Amino acid sequence: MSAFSATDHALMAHALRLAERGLYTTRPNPMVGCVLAQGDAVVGEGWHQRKGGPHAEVFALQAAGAQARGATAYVTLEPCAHHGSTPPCADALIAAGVGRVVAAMRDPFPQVDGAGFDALRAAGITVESGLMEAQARELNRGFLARIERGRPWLRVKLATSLDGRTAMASGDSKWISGEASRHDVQRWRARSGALLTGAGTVLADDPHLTVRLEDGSDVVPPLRVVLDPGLATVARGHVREGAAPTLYIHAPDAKLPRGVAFEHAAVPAQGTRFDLDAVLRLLAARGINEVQLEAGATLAGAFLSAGLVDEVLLYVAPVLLGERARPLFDGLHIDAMTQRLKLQRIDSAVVGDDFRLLLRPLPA
Ligand code: AOF
Ligand code: ZN
Repeated sequence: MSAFSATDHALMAHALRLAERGLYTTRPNPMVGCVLAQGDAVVGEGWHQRKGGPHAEVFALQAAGAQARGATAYVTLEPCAHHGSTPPCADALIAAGVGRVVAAMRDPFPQVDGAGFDALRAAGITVESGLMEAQARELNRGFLARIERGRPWLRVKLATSLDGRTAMASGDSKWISGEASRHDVQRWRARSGALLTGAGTVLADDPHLTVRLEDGSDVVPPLRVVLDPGLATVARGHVREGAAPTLYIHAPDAKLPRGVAFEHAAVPAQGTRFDLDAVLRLLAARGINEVQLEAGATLAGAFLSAGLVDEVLLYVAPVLLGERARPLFDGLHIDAMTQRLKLQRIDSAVVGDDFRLLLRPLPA
C-alpha cells in the first residue's frame, strides 16, 4: 500500500465532489467522479450523470484531450472493464495514454470487480486504490448495499415530538415537524430510488410521495412503493398521481381488484405481516439502491426489529403530544436496559425550529 500525497488527497476530494453531482440522477448506477491531472494541475474532469450516458472517465478524457497523455486519473470507483451501456473506461484510459490511476475503491459490480484494475496494470499503468475509500463508500452506500448484500440501503424517515410521539392515537400527524423540515425531506427523497410506505399511511395521511425541489434540480423520480397486503388502497390516494411510477406489494393470496390498472408484485406474508427482507430483496432486484421508508410506527418498528434498518432520519420538533399519542417504533419488546437498542449519531443539524438527526443502529 503506497502513501498518497497531499495533492492526491486534494484531487480525490475534488473527484468525490464531482461524483456527488449525480446524487439525484445516476441511479441505479453509482455516482462516480473523475479528475485528470498533470502534477497538481487539473487538465480534465467529469462525472457520471445518468444511466446510459457516458461514464465519468469519458467526460474527463474528452475535456483533457491530448493533455491526458501521462496524466494521473483520480477516480472515485474502479474504472469499468465491461461493455455495458458504454465501452469500458479502462480501455479509454489506456488509449489516451494515462500514466497512473488512483481509485478510491474497487467496483464490486460483478462484471468489473478487479477486472478494470487488471486491464490497466496489464497495459503498464500504475494503479493504486483505497484513497478516501470511506468517503467513497459512504457516497455510494446504496449502490454498494444492493450489489454486495442484495438488499438496498434502508433509511427510515420519522418526524417526532420531543416526547417521542409520531402521531395522535387517531392517526393524525399533520403536522409535527415544521415547514423547513418538510422541505428538507424532499432532498432525502430525491436521492432515494424508492419511497416506501404502508396502506395505513396511505389511508391516514394520503401522501403524494413525489419530489418537489424548489431549486429545479434534475431528479429521477423515485419509485413509490405501497405495502398493501390485501390491495385495499389501490383505487384511492394521491400516491398514484403525478409522474412517478407506483408499485403495490401484496400478499400472495390478495384478490386483484378488477378494472384498475396498476403495477404490483406478490411477496410472502403471514396474514398482514410481510417478509420484509423479501420486500427489500425484490426492490434490489429492480435496481433500487436506497429506500426511504415514510410510514407509521408499525412498519418502522417491524423493519427495525427485523434488523433491516440502516439509518434513521429523525426530525425532532419542539412540541409535546402526550402519552396517548403513537410512539416512534412499535413492537420493540424491550424490558431491560441490557436489551436497549443503541444508535450512533452520524449527523445533527438545526432545521427551522426542529432538530434533524441522522442515526445508525449499532450492533447489539
Ligand atoms: C466507471 N465509471 O462513471 C461509472 C461506472 O452499463 P452502464 O454504463 O450503465 O454501467 C453500469 C456499471 O458501470 C455500474 O454498475 C458500475 O459498476 C459501473 N459504473 N464505472 O468506470 C463510471 N458510473
Ligand atoms: Zn466506465
